[in-house]
Amino acid sequence: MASANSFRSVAGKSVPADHHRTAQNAFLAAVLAIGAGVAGYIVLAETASPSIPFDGASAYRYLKQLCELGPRMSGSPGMAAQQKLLVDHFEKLGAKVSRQEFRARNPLTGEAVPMTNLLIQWHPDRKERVLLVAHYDTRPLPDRDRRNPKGTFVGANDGASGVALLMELGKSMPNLQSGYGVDFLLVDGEDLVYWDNATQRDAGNYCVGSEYFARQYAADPPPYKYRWAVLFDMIAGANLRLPKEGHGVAWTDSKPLVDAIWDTAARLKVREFIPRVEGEVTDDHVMLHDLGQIPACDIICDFGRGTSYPQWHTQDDDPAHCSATSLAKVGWVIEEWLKSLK
Ligand code: 1BN
Ligand code: ZN
Repeated sequence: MASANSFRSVAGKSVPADHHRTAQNAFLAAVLAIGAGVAGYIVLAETASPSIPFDGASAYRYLKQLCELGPRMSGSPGMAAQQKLLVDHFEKLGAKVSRQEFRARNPLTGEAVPMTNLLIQWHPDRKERVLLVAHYDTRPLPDRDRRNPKGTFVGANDGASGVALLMELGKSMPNLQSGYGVDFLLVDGEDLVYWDNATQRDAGNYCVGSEYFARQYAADPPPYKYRWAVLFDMIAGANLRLPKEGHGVAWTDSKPLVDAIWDTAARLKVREFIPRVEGEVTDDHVMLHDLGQIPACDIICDFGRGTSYPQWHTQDDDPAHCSATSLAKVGWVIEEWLKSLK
């Protein structure tokens, strides 16, 4: 996508008059091209590639619907509205939905916050299961936004994207031909954190929902076992890049999972899955692995400044910077990987 920093300044140079006209024409052409690009981009965001058998356009509509609820920080009215929407959605599709409730501390006020993980189960009778995970809370503030770090954060990619993917994937779960059962876990409190300028540190703790879930799973094991856990975080960016995440590759019990998913993507020629490690991130999969002993991986974009998703933790993490095609590609890969499980 074109952004302001793709324009280069020519200030300080003297330019001949006819060169001015050429420059003016070039400028007009650039404006028209950018206009066409923006129009094309908006269409691209709304419609997925028809050759991909996963409905990215529908997933993208879910992403927009979630963002229209406004900020969905843990314990907020937006979070409560989202919970109602999601419980209705997955129950209508035939899933068994349960809530896991606990409390955490609001780092802004110090007050207790009611927290809820949602567990959505397909074929609950199956004893060997796969856990597909996304966080559904949004960060309290867009604290990496240079213009307005105390503004409004709707978390289209960082919050809604994984949830929207699972909302669409749920449609095919009742008919999944597999020995495995599938659970979707929507974790609260992944991002109940803000950047504290006074201390120059993050205030609050990341991943408190997955931590709670993993501790409970280890302390009071259910009558089934999770063979694999796959986390989806920030998978809808318009310029998607998905390098392998470093922890998943380093853990010997989890590397076969990472390889199987990235190999599936290579077979489907989904080139956004990049088969090399570029970094590691302490995300929900670390809790599931280290505390729950579940082999786990993170499908997460390269995020932050100087990367393919510079809108991370800014007000611009909105639907306009997300893409139906990105959702379609990730959904296709994961559906094919699920079908390949023996
Ligand atoms: C992912 C999305 N994360 C937060 N929002 C996890 C994370 C934690 C990323 C610390 C970078 C640093
Ligand atoms: Zn975040």
